[in-house]
Parts: sequence; structure tokens; C-alpha cells
Amino acid sequence: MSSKFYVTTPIYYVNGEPHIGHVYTTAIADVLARYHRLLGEDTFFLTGTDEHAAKVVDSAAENGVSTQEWADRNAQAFQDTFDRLGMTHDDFIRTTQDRHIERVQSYVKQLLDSGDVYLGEYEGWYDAGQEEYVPENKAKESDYKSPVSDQPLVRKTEKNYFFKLSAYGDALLQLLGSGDVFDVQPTARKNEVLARIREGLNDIPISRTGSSDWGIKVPGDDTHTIYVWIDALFNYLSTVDTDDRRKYWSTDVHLIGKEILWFHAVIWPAMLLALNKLPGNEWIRLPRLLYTHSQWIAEGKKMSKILGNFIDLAQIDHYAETFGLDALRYFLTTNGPLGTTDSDFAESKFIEVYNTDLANTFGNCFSRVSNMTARYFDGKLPEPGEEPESANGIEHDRVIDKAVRDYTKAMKSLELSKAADAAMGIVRAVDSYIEATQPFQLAKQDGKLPQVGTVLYNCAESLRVASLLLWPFLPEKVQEMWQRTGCGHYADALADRGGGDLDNWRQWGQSQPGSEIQKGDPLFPRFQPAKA
Ligand code: ME8
Repeated sequence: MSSKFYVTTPIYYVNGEPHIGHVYTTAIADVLARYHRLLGEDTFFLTGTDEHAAKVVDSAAENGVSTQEWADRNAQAFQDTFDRLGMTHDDFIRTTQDRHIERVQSYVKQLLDSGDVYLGEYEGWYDAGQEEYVPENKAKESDYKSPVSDQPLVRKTEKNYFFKLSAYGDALLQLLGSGDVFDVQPTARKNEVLARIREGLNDIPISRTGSSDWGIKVPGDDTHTIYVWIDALFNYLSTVDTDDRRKYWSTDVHLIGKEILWFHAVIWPAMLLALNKLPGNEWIRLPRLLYTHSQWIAEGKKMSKILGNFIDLAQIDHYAETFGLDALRYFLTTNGPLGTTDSDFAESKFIEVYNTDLANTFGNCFSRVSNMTARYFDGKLPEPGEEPESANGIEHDRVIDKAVRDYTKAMKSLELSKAADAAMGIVRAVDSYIEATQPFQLAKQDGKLPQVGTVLYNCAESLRVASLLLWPFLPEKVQEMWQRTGCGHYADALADRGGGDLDNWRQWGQSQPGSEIQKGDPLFPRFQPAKA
């Protein structure tokens, strides 16, 4: 096993059930985790829930149950949803678990001892919905209303423990400026962060006092609760801070939505720098990459319960049941807001992507090849030999080499849409090859059956490589295809940590002539919308 890969999602608030945004980030992380497993890397994929927010207390009260019960119920809903959707996270952290609480207290204790956390007083504009203070200039800009919920900001004074964020501005500017050790992408987001750091960093309060007991206590001072955001950020570290998991640190990719950039790009690395300089913490290095995506909107508008365009759990299940899990994953991860623009979740677009890429391209091509193999070779993969002249000197392995190169490059830069398209490019090349060589016509000509065999072998071999590249996006259907083509060993190997071997598997010529190719139901039946 060559190297390791550690990928995380944000941990999600448990004031309600999961929705499409939560499923989206987790699905992208799952594609990345599967890709790195395919490469044979020792991969660790973490997701979980952020439970100590005041809005969890409030929504529990509104629903007439205890906070713990409400948190348990919704955390379970997240776990069930991710399991149902085939997410392959290696752990699910809940911030109410002892393993997390104990470590957060130990990190804060270390920072108290080193002086990076100290007791002081704070006054500012507080956004209760977001659980964060809004700086004076931003508060003024938004007319003292929450930029997120539009609710009025509240003036608040508190005695707090503070984190000495101001001490880390120069280091962060330097680190982010070079991007060699710690990077934020896309670049536009990095530039936003850099500009804001240049305006100057103030120390930030990291504790709360007040009525609610819900939260992690500041070590040595029971009257203060650690601010939920500080508690939450530490999840990425606390989960792997065990003897057998420290090897995964630091994070290779933190995936987040754009609205939580500041916490992750500034406060989080600054806290890690503060911990790292203490004896014994040399291993607590900075994350490698923080990747920020934009938002899903729905049917052209910001998702809202009032507008009725909210893609909630029921909608997610509806899409998964109607089109299949893979179709939902594929649409989300290849048409989602990975860059700096928002994406529209519209049913018509979903159907178009499903029919074009999955039914008409990948699914149909596999059906054509398996049907012809059944018809002309009794369902046994034929021996390759001489190409028909109409193949026009095509070099299949070159087509594959280029596709794998494009795919790898796109995966490295998290351009999932480009990566999937590179894989689909192989499938499109197979379709063109069939169009050019017309195996069904050749089969009618005397003595041309061996050439038909060559064509079908090459098609099957190309589809085998395409399926490997598509596996992170379409794991269920690709595994079904592997079962039908004698490639089940890939699924077995991938179930083992570090068992993937894409570099080897993608090499040309590994399909065994004579092996069985079962034709069967289409992988992705074409979807015909019901007539109104
Ligand atoms: O912010 N489109 O939790 P959260 C795309 N607990 N992604 C979306 C989205 C949308 N419309 N809406 C939400 C929190 N997301 C904190 C995080 S991390 C230490 C603490 C996704 O439940 C996106 O990944 O509000 C976003 O970052 C996350 O859900 C916020 O989930």
C-alpha cells in the first residue's frame, strides 16, 4: 500500500433531518474516497453530526422531547440516510460522544496552559441562527440583519474565553499565499479569505455562559461551555487521535459548503498551529486542502420550505427509488455546485442527464455488447484477432491511456464532472467503433465472424476499463456489470482496505476470452416521463 488519504465532510447539525445539501457533500466525499481506494491508498472517510448547537436545544423543545433524544433521533436519521444511499464512510462522529468530548477538553486545556486561550470580555453583533458573531462592518452592510436568515442581529456582551487568533494572521497569510502546505480552493474563495485576513484578525470568543447545559464544559470552569463551532471543528482531529488512526492525519481534503469557509480556512488552521507548537504535538500538522463548494438551488430558486421546492429526505428517497441510487449519486456529483457557481436541482435536468449519460451511453453500450456476444458467440467472450478494415487503425489502448490521464488529472483537482466525462469518453469511443465496424453486418458475411469477435473483445475490454473509472460514481451498477462479466474479483478486492489497483487493472488485454458475458436487464432503463 503506497500512501494514505483522509477526506472529511462537515459534521451536520441535528436540529432537523438531512436534506440534499448534506447528501451532496457526503456523496462527493464518497466518490473521492472510492477513487482513492481504487488506487489502493489507505483511505479514511469521515462524516458525522454536530450536536451541541443551541438550535438543537430549541428544535427539541419545539418538538416536545429532550435535547438528547432529539439529537439521537436526527443523528440516526443521518446515519440511516447515508447507509441507505451506500455511503462508505469509515466512521461517523457525533460530538456528544465521550471520545470526542474528552479530546476537545484536552485540546482546550492545552491551549489554556499555553496562553493561546485566555479569559476576557466580548461585545458584538450576534447571529443567533448561525451561532456566530458578525463583524461590525458586515453587520452594518446587512442593516444589522443576519446575512443568512434575515433575522435581526442581537447586541450581546459576554465574559468569554478567547482564542488568540490575532497571533496567527501573518502565518496564515504566508501559508495560504503559497498554498504549498495548506491550500483553499477554488482560488476565488482563497482570495476572499486572504483579503479578509489582511483586514486584520481579532481574538475570538470560544466559550459561552448561560442557561443551557448543552455543550462541552471549558476544562476547569464549569460556568463556561465551549462554543459549538470550536467543539465541532475539532471533530476532524479527535476522531483520528488514537494510536491506530493518527497515521491518517492530516486531512488531505476537507469538503465544505461556502457558508462555513471562514471557520475552516482561518480559525481551524490557527487552532492547529497553536496546538502544533506544543511539545508532543508535532504530528498535528495543517490540513492539505480545504475545498469549498457552492449551493444547490431547486427549480431555479433558493431552496425553501415555504416555496415548496425544498429537496428534503422524502424527495431524495423518491429520486433514489425512481431512478436508482447510482443515478442520484451521478447527477449530484457530476452536475453539482463544485466550483463557485450554484447548481439547479431540476427534475427535467435530472431526467436529461439520466437518459443521456446513463441510459443511452453507458447502459446502452453495455447492452449492445452483451447482446451481440450472446447472439454470435453464445455469451462467451470471443478471442481477439484481426481488426476489420473499417476500424481504420484505431488503437484502443491509446484511447484508454488518454481517458485515464484526463480522469486522473480531473480527480486530483476535484473536477468530478470532467472525470466522469473522461470515463464516458471511453464508452462513446466504443459506440463510434461499433458504428464504424458494423459487427452486425459483418456477421452476415462469410468468414467474417473472427473479425466480429475482435470487435466484441475490444468493446468488452474498453468497457471493462470504463467501468473501473466509473465505479466511484456508479458503484451499484458497475458491480452488477462486474458480476455479469466475470469481474467480481474487483468488488472483492475493493472491499479490502488498500486492495484497489487501478494502475494494474486498467492495463489493456486482461479480459479472458471464453469468459461468460451475461446479457440481462438494461443497467439503466430509459426513463419516459408519464404523460400528463
Ligand atoms: O454548517 N447546497 O452544518 P449544516 C449544497 N454544523 N450543500 C449544502 C446546502 C445546499 N443548499 N445546504 C447545506 C453546519 N449544504 C455545521 C458544520 S463543520 C465542523 C460544522 C451542506 O447542517 C454543505 O456541505 O448547516 C454545508 O457546508 C453543510 O451542508 C452545512 O450543514
